[in-house]
Amino acid sequence: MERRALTDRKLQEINFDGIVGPSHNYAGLSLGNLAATSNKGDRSYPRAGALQGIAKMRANMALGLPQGFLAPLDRPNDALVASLAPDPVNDRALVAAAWSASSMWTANAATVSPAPDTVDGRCHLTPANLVTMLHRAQEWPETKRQLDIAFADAEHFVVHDAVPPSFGDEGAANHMRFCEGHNTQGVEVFVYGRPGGKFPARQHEQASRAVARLHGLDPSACVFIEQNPAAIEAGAFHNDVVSVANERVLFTHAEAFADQQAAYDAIRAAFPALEVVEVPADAVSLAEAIRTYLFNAQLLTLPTGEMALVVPSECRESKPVWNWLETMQAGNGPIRKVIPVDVRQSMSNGGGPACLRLRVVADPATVDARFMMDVDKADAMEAVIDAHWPEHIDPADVGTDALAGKIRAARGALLDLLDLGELR
Ligand code: SUG
Repeated sequence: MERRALTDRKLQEINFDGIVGPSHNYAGLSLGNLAATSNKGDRSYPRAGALQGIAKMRANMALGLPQGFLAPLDRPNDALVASLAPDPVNDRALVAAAWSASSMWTANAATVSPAPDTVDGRCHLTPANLVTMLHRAQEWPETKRQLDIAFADAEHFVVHDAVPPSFGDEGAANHMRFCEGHNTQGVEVFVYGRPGGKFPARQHEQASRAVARLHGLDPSACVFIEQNPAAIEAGAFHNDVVSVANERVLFTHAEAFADQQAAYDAIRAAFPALEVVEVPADAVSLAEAIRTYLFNAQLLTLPTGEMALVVPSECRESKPVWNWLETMQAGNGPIRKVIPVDVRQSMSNGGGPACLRLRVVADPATVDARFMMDVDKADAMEAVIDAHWPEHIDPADVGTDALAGKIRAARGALLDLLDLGELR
């Protein structure tokens, strides 16, 4: 396969965060996601959640990093309600599915292969079909509409349709990329689960392989790895709950993969420069890693070239996790900074800092500017959120006409601000 010899200096990693939508609520819809199921029935705070998300984006921009976003989807989804005809009293989970704000977790929006990795030299994006969970399976056609607009420049991007069911695909949450720099050719690692355990294995190996083929990746630069069934049983419903990669570095729990050493060997065979930062189980148990979301962190290359780890503030409050992070920083490893952020509203549904973002390597100038963030836009978005996002939602509010009207008006106000009326 012919490779592109030149690297494009304008290509940068851009994080596209999902805006926490006005219908954000705790309905306990995701079996195997322990935070979501244990917080079922709690009162949610959509306004606070959305402001936490904007604050995270602001903090990353202040580090000198380019930032984008995706808008919330149209909820409640009347077409889904019409197709299921749920009983409003007895079918609460079906009603709640149509109201879910789950598109905020854009790590599940798509899988992205940057231009240096693909045969045609364009950045390929495949929306994730998310077929395992009803409330998430409705997302992709609407997500694709946004990707089609944001990445409309056909010289630089290709947006595919989702891979067909029944092969479950959960997008970038089960995908890692290793490279010397974001703008050089990388090795893409796909992590899948095998069904048969206590909880669903959401990522099917065949979906991962289809995405790799669709994106025109060099087979010798692709690695397929099985997730540790014990990690799925412990609540790691996506691989990004137990490991994260950036450039040469794999930051991982020691029990993330079915065969940990074989996983490292396979990645190293394709990418010899691999540096593994492994957290042993006797320092941080799988359960504590999943509770604190230590690995659901944004591992970022700062403009200085140093790497920083943006972790949920829950990590700061865990003795074993914080001890481990302090020891790591005092040592000589590649991750030089740890930055805690408060994304508690999302965390309570099983979504940490890394769930809230989709990484796209691109020249920001080739992305539709309406999806790019800056400080002024963040100010204006905060004002809309303050004025329109519900302060709180109780489970009994979900399904009511009063709340539906409020949610639609809130999203409409944001789309107007962003000049994205075509998404209405
Ligand atoms: O799919 N939670 C999401 C969390 C997704 C996290 N993403 C990553 N790990 N990348 C999920 O389980 C909870 C919604 C509810 O139960 O109402 C939810 O969908």
